Amino acid sequence: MFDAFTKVVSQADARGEMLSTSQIDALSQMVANGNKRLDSVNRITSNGSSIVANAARSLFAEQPQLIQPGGNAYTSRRMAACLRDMEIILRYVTYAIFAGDPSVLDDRCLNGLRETYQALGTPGSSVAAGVQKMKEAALAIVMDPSGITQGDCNALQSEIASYFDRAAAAVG
Ligand code: PEB
Repeated sequence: MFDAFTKVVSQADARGEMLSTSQIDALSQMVANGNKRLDSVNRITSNGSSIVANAARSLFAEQPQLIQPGGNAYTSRRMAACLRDMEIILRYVTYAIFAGDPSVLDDRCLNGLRETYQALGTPGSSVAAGVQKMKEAALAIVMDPSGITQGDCNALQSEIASYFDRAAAAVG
């Protein structure tokens, strides 16, 4: 598990090189914008349960077969497993945003997840659709300009989107 700093250190060490100026500049930029990152994580984290619940509701509205008899989220046990899975994925996405690196998401959540869903008979493409809905909700909350100092959050927005996209691509 890496963060943006240990990732760069590990890459430089693998080559036996000093840190490059561009690596230092990129990390220095990350530190300078650190409050935006922490605010984003804070906003997503504190709205986590509504992000999950709304994404699931919208997924089941679009794919009602999931909650009909025989569907993959039919019975409260499967519904609970589904909501839990979405919450787990959102949690690891927030860790990746916090760390500025996707390795924690890859190593502890996404690695082998496609195969797990295949073995369970759970449709990965539906999970991916749910993840995309969580992405939209999370970004709307992160980019909400109210109650916060205004600034340029475009780079952070695309970075956050990339972690959700990575999760969706891993199972979809
Ligand atoms: C992954 N999900 C399920 C299981 C596992 C995971 C390992 C099997 C064991 C169990 O039921 O608890 N666990 C989960 C995860 C990590 C982990 C992400 C990462 C660290 O440890 N059903 C749907 C939707 C989708 C869904 C499309 C969006 O119709 C999910 C939610 N996951 C779902 C369901 C089950 C499941 C299990 C329904 C139960 C499947 C079953 O038992 O039939």
